[in-house]
Amino acid sequence: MQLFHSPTSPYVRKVMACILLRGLQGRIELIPTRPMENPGALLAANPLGKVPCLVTTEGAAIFDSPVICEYLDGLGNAQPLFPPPGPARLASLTMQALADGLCDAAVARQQSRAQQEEGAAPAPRQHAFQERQMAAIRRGLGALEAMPPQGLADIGAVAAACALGYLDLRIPELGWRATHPKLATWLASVEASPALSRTAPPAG
Ligand SMILES: N[C@@H](CCC(=O)N[C@@H](CS)C(=O)NCC(=O)O)C(=O)O
Repeated sequence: MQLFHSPTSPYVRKVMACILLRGLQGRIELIPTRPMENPGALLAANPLGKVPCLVTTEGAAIFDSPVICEYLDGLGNAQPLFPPPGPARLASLTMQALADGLCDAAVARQQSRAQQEEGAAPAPRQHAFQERQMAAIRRGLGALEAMPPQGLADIGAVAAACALGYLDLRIPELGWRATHPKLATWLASVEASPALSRTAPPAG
């Protein structure tokens, strides 16, 4: 299998963490990819031009990250990261959606800041957009703090860890640990695991 990969993408990190948790690393070839440069191989596999995108040994292209993670959950013999249908599955998928949404807001804010630096759009409009993303991030962190993940045994927890790591990478000034002590304690308890320590993004 081939995985279109970027080391700073939190969605790619989530997929890589699933690969490690499921012991599939020997079966995946990583394709270093800069999605913003529109490489032809990526566009041929994923019309949206985004990473991650997985191409199976049968040649099927799979995206986006939640779908890739669920596909990987059917491979190998490790304990599933996706609970069976029922309340636990809904809770896990909802936490994944919340964590991915934190990443979406942080990515959008990052892109808006880059455009602002290039003078591509009026600063007040960019500021309002960035503040909207920050408000979503603050609310999302509050929701995670109210019901923090436990361990690293389901896709919701994996996604939450990757999202918090992305906030550390892109918005360190947020200082979320000081205001979200349960999340901070939880992340400290799992971040040394190989699935997280080996997938950590390169420093800023
Ligand atoms: N919902 C997607 C989001 C993927 C995504 O936004 N990836 C970013 C990298 S962090 C990307 O490839 N961006 C390229 C673009 O926006 O054109 C997923 O979960 O895989």
